[in-house]
Amino acid sequence: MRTLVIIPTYNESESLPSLLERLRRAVPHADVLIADDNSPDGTGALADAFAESDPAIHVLHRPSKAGLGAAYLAGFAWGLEREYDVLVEMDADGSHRPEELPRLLALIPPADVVLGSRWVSGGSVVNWPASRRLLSRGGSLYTRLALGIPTRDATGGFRAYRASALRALDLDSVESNGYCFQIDLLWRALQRGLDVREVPITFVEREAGTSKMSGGIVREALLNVTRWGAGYRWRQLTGR
Ligand SMILES: Nc1nc2c(ncn2[C@@H]2O[C@H](COP(=O)(O)OP(=O)(O)OP(=O)(O)O)[C@@H](O)[C@H]2O)c(=O)[nH]1
Ligand SMILES: [Mg+2]
Repeated sequence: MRTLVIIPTYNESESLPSLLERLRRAVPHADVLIADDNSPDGTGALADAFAESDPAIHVLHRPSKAGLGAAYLAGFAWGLEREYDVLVEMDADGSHRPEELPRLLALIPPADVVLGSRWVSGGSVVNWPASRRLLSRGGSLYTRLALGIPTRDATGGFRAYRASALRALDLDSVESNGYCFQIDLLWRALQRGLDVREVPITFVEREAGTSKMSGGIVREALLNVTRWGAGYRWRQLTGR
């Protein structure tokens, strides 16, 4: 299976070197694509230096900060064009441990989508304040109830997709950007009857750099999930 790990970056120069080193060691057969939004801290140039010395590492330079979702969509298009079989989403900040990636990849096939999950048995979060735990658990619980889906961790960003699954998701119509992007893709996969599985992971809060999490990102997710859930229930009721 030709595998591409896509890492979106915005000001991650402190975290990226050790992540790349761990990733190349943990999954040597996988290629890497860094999707950088012209980070002011020089993450793009740093990524270029890695790419120059390692042919498995590639860099996609984007003109300006346009959100996580847009960076992933560009990365998916890049990987699908080049006929990768499996495309992986992973944060640059070390929260997603490269050493756990083989456990996700081992399930494809038969799975179409594998979610690294903090909120299934065996999963955990290290160094998160209670407020952040509550937000993540609450967000996933609300998503489960609103959409009527079984997934425990709907917002996580450590995932592996089979290329055929991504091609089935109608990515051209995806507009959501923050965490909501993750829920959006999951919801599309479940509605299309794809084989979606959760694997426990240990999520480690970033040690360097700053979070891009914001109130706007939470509001976008809350609004969209409510809209999608209501639309779905309405179609159930009316048969349309
Ligand atoms: N290219 C690009 N990457 C982004 C953007 N926003 C966030 N990222 C990256 O997406 C990943 C997740 O972002 P984080 O800031 O870690 O967000 P988070 O994980 O919700 O928050 P913390 O882990 O608490 O900091 C990181 O690798 C970021 O650099 C963006 O607008 N463009
Ligand atoms: Mg993070």
